[in-house]
Amino acid sequence: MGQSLTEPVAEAAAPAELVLTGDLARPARLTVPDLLAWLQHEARVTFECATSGARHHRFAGPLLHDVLSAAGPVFDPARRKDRLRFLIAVTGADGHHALLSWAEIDPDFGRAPVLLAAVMDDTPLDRSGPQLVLPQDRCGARYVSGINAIRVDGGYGPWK
Ligand SMILES: Nc1nc2c(c(=O)[nH]1)N[C@H]1C(S)=C(S)[C@@H](COP(=O)(O)O)O[C@H]1N2
Ligand SMILES: [Mo]
Repeated sequence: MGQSLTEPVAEAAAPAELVLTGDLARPARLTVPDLLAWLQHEARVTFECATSGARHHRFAGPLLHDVLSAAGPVFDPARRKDRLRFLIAVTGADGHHALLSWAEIDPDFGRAPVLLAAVMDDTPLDRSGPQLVLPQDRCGARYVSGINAIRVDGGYGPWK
């Protein structure tokens, strides 16, 4: 017998969750709907993939810097030098992984307008999870999709 039309369809899959961990005063778990509540920035980007050539996408979401700053990285915000030893490790659910330095996205240093995108080409990324968007990258490899963890780590140096 076929499935009854009156039965509810399978429950919608839970939205993907992203954990913010590491040297943070306020570690957090965030979903794509959570990210949509932040001030949204839009980026139209072109990047090159080594295997599939030029790609074009339109992304929207908060600045990575805004989201991570709210999680309270344990540096002294008034001391610029204190931020220079922090790294940001971004991991996708498939294990794809990229490192950024804090200074790269810091408005006092590299000022890269990196997004934690919640929407790609008008489609919310609820199921797969957010995507890292680096409008200044020529290559697509750091556009980590399906992000499930971001670790902020201030343990880098000085080495003795
Ligand atoms: N999670 C995850 N994100 C990833 C990758 C991957 O293997 N896993 N590949 C990267 C590479 S090499 C490229 S070029 C872009 C491709 O993005 P697109 O196929 O959505 O245009 O995704 C990037 N993000
Ligand atoms: Mo790629």
